Amino acid sequence: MALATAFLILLVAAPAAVYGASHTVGDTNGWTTGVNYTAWTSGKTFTVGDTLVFNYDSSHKVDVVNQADYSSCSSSNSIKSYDNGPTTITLDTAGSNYYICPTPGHCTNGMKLLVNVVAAGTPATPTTPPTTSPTTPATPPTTTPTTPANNGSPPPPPPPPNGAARSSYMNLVGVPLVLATLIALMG
Ligand SMILES: [Cu+2]
Repeated sequence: MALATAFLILLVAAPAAVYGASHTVGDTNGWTTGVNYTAWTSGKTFTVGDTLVFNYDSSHKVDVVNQADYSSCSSSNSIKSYDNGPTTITLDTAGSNYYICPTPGHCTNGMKLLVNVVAAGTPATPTTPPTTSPTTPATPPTTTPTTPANNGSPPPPPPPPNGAARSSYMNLVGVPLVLATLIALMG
């Protein structure tokens, strides 16, 4: 069971890892001053499991900061700090992620990046509710048909119908045959 479960988890989790996109910050400009990173993020979708690749030289760093420090270009409370690029950061949580360069003057010159990350499991969430919904409606219908079926059972005695059907068949075929024979004899 444990193995099977693990395998299922792998099957479900693998796509996110396999298809996680790699985003090179600033494209060919890399992580430097004079680049509009708001424009760079525009139109891009960042999903949990994607990676950001910061390409920069020793005059820059990458600090992960909170929203307030992003706004004020403060690196004194940095959550994480990277130097010695290139640096690859995996986006492992949905929500807003803030990055700045702590080198004096660089953040205020535009070296600040806000990335809004969306959950990768979005499709999986809707899948669960639908499964539950169909189950609920399915139960009542099953019960309802059963009741009418019982009511209908007495009159039609399905088993006899087979015999009856044969009788009908005989009537349908036999009567005309008899009539035809009679007509032929009379004719
Ligand atoms: Cu810098």
